[in-house]
Amino acid sequence: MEYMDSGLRYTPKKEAEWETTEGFLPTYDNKQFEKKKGPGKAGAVIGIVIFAAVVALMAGLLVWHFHFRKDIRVKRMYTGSLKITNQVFEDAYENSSSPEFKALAKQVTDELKDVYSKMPSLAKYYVGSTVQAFSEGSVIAYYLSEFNVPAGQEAAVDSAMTKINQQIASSQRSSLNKPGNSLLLDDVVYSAIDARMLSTSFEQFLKYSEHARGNFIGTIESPGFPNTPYPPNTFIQWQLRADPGYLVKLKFDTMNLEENCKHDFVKIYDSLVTIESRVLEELCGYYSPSEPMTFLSSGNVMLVTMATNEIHNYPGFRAHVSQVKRGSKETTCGGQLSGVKGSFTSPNFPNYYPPDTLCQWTITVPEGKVVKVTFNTFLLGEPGQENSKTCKKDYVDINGKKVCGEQPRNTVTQTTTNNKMTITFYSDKSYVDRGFDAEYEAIDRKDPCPNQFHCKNDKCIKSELRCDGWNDCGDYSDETQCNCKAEYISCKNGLCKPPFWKCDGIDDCGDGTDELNCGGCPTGHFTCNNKKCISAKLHCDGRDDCGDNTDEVKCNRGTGVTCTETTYKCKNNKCISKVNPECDGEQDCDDGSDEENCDCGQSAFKTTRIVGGENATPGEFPWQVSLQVKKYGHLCGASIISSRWLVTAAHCVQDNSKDRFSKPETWEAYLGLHEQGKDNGVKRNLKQIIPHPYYNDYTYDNDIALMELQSPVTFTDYIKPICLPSPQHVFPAAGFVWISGWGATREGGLATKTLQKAKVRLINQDTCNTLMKGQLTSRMMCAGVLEGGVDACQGDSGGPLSFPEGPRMFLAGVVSWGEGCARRNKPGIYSKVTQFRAWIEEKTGV
Ligand code: 4AZ
Repeated sequence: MEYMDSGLRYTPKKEAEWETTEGFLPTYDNKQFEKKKGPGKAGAVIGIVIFAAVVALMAGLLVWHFHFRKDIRVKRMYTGSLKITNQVFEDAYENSSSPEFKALAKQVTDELKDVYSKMPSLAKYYVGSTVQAFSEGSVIAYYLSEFNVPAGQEAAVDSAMTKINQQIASSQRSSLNKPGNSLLLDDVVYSAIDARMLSTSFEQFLKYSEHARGNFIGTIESPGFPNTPYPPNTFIQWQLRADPGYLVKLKFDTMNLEENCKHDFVKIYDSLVTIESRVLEELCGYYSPSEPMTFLSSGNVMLVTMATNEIHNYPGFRAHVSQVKRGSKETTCGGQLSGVKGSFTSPNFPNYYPPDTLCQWTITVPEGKVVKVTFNTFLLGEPGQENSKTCKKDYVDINGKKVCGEQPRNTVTQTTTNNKMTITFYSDKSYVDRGFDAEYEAIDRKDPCPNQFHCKNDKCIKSELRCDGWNDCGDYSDETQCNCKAEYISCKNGLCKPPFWKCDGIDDCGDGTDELNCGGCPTGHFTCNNKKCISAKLHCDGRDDCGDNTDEVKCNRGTGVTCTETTYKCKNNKCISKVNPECDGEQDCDDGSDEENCDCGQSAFKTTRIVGGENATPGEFPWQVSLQVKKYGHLCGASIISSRWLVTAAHCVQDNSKDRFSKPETWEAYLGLHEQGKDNGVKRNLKQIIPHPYYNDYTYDNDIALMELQSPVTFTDYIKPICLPSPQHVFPAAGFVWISGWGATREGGLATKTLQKAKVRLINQDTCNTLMKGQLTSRMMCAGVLEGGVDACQGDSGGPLSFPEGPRMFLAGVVSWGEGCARRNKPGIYSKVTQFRAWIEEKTGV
């Protein structure tokens, strides 16, 4: 790697100086001039003197404001690139000290001066420009232009800069007539610099360059990586180049920065300077090394910048730089597709597609059939475009219908009326994403869903699912225009809902119809004076959730309230009334015990979006354990609660005629495991197993057990404990929870190799008891997706039901039983951990 000591040498104004541009006149107190009784003549004289002084001061300030303030100037930096169409790139242009570089740079700065001089709103403030680099195509020049702008005029200068391209276009016409070797300029882009890059606290500016040639793979990394944290208050740039005709490929194998992007960040540009309209991605936080991120440029250059401040410095990043030929498979897309089915993806999928890409697929299926396309993954996100309906940035056009942003799996689907379909993929010049993978099939035009219901979004569902109260299509088209069955709830908005959802405290209709006229609210809920039911969690949370404020009266917020079943007991035995105070980042107990032992329930990595399947990412559930028996392999799950103790299900450790599952020597616990059969976990034998003394193997009541490891485990990014909830912890019905495990992916199916995860909802206890025909005890809780299709299954038993709360997860339940797996109206049943909290502490000390 080549080190260049130049760096960005601009010295931005100190923040304090910028702020002076926003000066305001001081306010004064009118009461000072109110007439008061008593002080007499002397008082009057003093009053007049003070009055005169105040008037003089104000006059002075006004003069300063209108006269001198105008002279406060602000340094304004623009970064830009332009294309020189009448020059050919030479290798010497890569070296900023070569005479060729200097000569061309002089021509560019002269040309820029000329352009700015023709715009009066710019000319008077222009200070100068410096060329930072050149790249191929014909020749692209990257530069910084500096202006000294009167305070308050910044916006006017910004707007004049945006007109520069037209100005250059017109000056081209005149330069045609100019003698000598004038440059022909084209494709001019400008932007003000990201304000964070102008921080005055940078103490160090570093600049590196890397040229990937042939098959050589270079490496760039943050200073000190991996042995020491990156340096504070540093701004670093890596200018990356590939040979002409090649693109730059940048592959991060580690990205471990502070979570807060305001403090430390890495920004990648499809340029050699920091032009905001050429940003490919901004990164901060810790990404799982098992999901590498690869970026491609549109030309043969790329820029990586890194900015750090003095707070929290982390190991940093490492990335590999190589080149790929323009037009090679990973950089291109589109073409002719035919046959009865097939698939296609965005370029570089499942990695980031390149910017500035346009490609088209034409799908032709046999005559007489029509084409149906379904996108499995659809990730075309851009900051600020989350809810864009117009799709002005990156998009996929399916037979004339544009789709953009981030869409849930398998929800983008379309069917043609003939045997041809055209799909266009477009990525603009800024921000890239992981893209899409899609499948197409030939289907019968007259009967696109044989013996099934055809949803509006082209999904096919079983006919009996129509008007049954569940959104099976995903777009509610199977639940509209329904005549509800007699026993069903007829929601005002036209939907039908099953009767057991009436008055369960959850707005299932979406318009509240099913929660009207309910009288008292179910357990876990607070009844407002206006009859509304709200989650008990919202009671006394400082917000008016009822709408009539009744949930915020009679709230004893202090410590030392009378201890009851619903109060939280601090270590010093004092009680507090706050709901779920443990590990919420606020000290609520006088002794701080509610914030003790809170290093739990957090994945080390930034949650990245899963591409494909419902595989968990390695390290996403670091408390997940695989319990194995040598002759069978994986049998049950468990959760780490400390370096020595695991929680599992009692039914996993019951002896039968063949196996002594209650004996510690029968088991091996694998911690930090992701894929079964791979050498990626830490193995521990067991010292003891403590099943719950009241476990009932007929009803599955008290289905919980503890396991002590023979030797403690060291926590890593992949091995961490989950937080245990206090006995009073409230897990509100309808809240989202994660289930995870290597269990069967369908009833009667086989265990999986890779750890799976699924998002389900907690289900109201009374509703669940109705569904489970009264088999529930107060030591059980339910979670699932009542439409069916998502559930824990055989082999998941003993594993965690992880409830996310703020940045961490709490162990809400232990996978216990269910009627089959993923059946409609048959949720999974879990042991309720809050009920066993005291027992866990008694046995383990945790
Ligand atoms: C089991 O056999 C099992 N659907 C676990 C969970 C569920 C069913 C069976 C819940 O381990």
